[in-house]
Amino acid sequence: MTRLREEDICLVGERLSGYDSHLLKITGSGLAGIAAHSLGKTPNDFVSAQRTVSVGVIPVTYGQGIISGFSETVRDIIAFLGFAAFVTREPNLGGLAEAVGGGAKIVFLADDDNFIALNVASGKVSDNGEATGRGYAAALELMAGGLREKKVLIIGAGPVGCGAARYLTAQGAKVLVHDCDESKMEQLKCLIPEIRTGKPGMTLPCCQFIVEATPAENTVTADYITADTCVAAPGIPLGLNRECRERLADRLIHDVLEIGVATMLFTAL
Ligand code: 2YJ
Repeated sequence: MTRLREEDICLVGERLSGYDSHLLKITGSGLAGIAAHSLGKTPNDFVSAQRTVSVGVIPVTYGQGIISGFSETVRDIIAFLGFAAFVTREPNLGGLAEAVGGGAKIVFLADDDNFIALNVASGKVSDNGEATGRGYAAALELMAGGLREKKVLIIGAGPVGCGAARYLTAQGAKVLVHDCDESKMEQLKCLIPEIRTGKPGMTLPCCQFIVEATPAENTVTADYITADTCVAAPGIPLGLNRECRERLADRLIHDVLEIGVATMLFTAL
């Protein structure tokens, strides 16, 4: 699992408005629209929650410790979506007490292995991996103008790929999953029998729509990208090199936290 670095996230907060406009241009929806779409809703469904729900982000020191700017970036994304949001002064359990005591209905917290949004009133938990996969799949669907009966290749059968596969299958897409670990593909097929799986090492089949959900670089080569290829790439580091990115131009969806955090928030509400 990739650990975010300070340099990955330091500009996210100040670029939120520009990124939102970019998403609007390439998918027809901004961050809120994509997160809402992943739940079969629209941003209007969250307007009353915007007025009433406060969100606490709790720094966590366990394991490899705090990533400078991580909690503040998560807070900025939530605030950009129109919610009151704050980072607690205390980390860990002290931060949890502080957040709930300060009126937070939802708390966000991440250690080295997990990143969750927890609704402390309802007990609902949204996991970053699942929500990120679902949010990117919804963004790809919006970009494509619908994916019913369309073939979608998901590279990576981890939690992000699983979230994407579950969403896309439910939307009627024909989902093909590739992973270098055959046992992960088998596990995913048990969870979602409708998917098809490839064989490790086999050449990726041609597919117009791709979700790149691996933590590896160079999973897709430039000769694979045609004039109509569309890629949603939640994986960090990005599995596409500069040539791939140039070929895709506005047919690539990629960020480090934004779609995942927006989708986690709307899911936990
Ligand atoms: O509070 C902090 O600053 C740190 N404890 C944040 C740690 C962030 N965690 C990660 O980047 C892990 N790789 C987990 C991410 C889960 C993604 N599905």
